[in-house]
Amino acid sequence: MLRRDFLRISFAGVMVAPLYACMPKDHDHEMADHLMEHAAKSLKDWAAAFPQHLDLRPLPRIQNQVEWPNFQSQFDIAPTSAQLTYDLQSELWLYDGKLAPVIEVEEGGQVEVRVRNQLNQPTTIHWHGVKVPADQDGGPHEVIPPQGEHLYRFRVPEGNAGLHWFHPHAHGYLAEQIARSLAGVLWVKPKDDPIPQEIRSYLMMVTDLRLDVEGHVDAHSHLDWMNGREGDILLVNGLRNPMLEVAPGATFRLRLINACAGRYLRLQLQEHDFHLIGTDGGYLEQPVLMSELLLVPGQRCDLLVRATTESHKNFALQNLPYDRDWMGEEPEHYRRTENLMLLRTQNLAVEAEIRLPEYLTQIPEMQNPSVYRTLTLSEEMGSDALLSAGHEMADHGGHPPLVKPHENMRFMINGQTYQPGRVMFEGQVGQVEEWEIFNQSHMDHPFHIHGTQFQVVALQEDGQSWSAPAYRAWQDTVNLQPKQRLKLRVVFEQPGEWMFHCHIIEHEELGMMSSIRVV
Ligand SMILES: [Cu+2]
Repeated sequence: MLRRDFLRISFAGVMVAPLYACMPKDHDHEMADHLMEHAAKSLKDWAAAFPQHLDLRPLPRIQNQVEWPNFQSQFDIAPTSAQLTYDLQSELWLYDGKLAPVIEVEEGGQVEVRVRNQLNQPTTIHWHGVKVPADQDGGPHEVIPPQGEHLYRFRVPEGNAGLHWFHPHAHGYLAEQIARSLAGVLWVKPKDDPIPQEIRSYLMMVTDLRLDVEGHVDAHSHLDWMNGREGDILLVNGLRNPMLEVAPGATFRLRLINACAGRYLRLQLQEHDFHLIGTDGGYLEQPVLMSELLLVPGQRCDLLVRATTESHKNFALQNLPYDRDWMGEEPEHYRRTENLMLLRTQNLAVEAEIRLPEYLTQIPEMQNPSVYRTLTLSEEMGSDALLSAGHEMADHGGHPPLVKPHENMRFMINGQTYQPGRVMFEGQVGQVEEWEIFNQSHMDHPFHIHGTQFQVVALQEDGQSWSAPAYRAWQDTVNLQPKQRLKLRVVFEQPGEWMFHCHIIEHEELGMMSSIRVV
């Protein structure tokens, strides 16, 4: 059977979305078949049931019903039966029935999306990284009730091009919705791209998944709530360790989104350095040569790679272990190097090196601030938090835990957990603000601000002196290690209430979130 026939047949069924394993039986990747045969269905071995080294496929698009550079569509937010592997179907919650679907628009373009909530709980769509008006931001104040409809309508301002994304933000429901894979990509393309068109871009949405014995998305455990959930099944565009073939010497871009709830990605490309050319908010001023990069939940990166000129050469994009100070028993993958994607050079002529412009864009230095704020991230564990986690680990028989996680763990900003309707700061449109953030807790936290892009201007490791960051960049999410301090400068360009929070989804749910009212 031809690959395209298989796809056509699979997609004909409306009830089943074959998101992951669109793999024809006669696929030539022997490794995949080998792994399928040995797939075991114990709790720990679901990851092994996923075939590896399938071709990296492009992310599915949400169909645009108007002319470029605008975007208009409508879709459901709904439980969808997804074909995870050949013989495993599982219910995920998806936008438009697709895993990680893409909305594509040009900077300056209008986005108009009408959605219907088919979940049995409230949800929202938050446009992460986009400078939308506050009433279109999809924060926790304006939820879409079950069976409700909502129209999101905004113009992406010029200068806001980048690989942004969208995900739910209804407080109290978010952790489950993210664990069930509800997320999409908002790809805002620049009007004038400094990178030559012949350089191919590969969008890579990284998610993780954990299934129970029966293959359903597993419920949250105490350890998930404490640490931020990590699924053992690490996926790129819905595939486990897919394969990307490139010509020898090819220059290409890998554009990644870390859409995991709690998993940190410490990226390395075997036997290759790469250039970082863009971050959350778009291009850097100049490419920065790197051998590894930490991509924390919520962040995006734009990597430029030149493949080896040798043909038939394999090299993996790897996720190296990163210790973010896990509490309690570590997941099995926690200290392992995992392959995210296998790259292979084809048996073709060597491609000539493509020269890049020396400067990609200009990132203006932010002016001196007129407002200074301090924020302290902290946590509080009831003495029974770890004990009850231990109880749960020992007794996995489906009994409800003795203590609900919300009752003994608190994650805070300036000593407060999130309270709907309470704002922490008052600010003004257009003012340069400097926020000094201190991570007083013992674990890492990725800090995210809505509706804007900021610049980190100074960093301080535990007890050391302040230093400037290595390069200037627009970011909407930044990591803070334990006892680290940093200063960022930010301008809110639009009035309204803007959220800021830890992007480890479970920490956000347990209180590490607040807001600023900008007038
Ligand atoms: Cu956190």
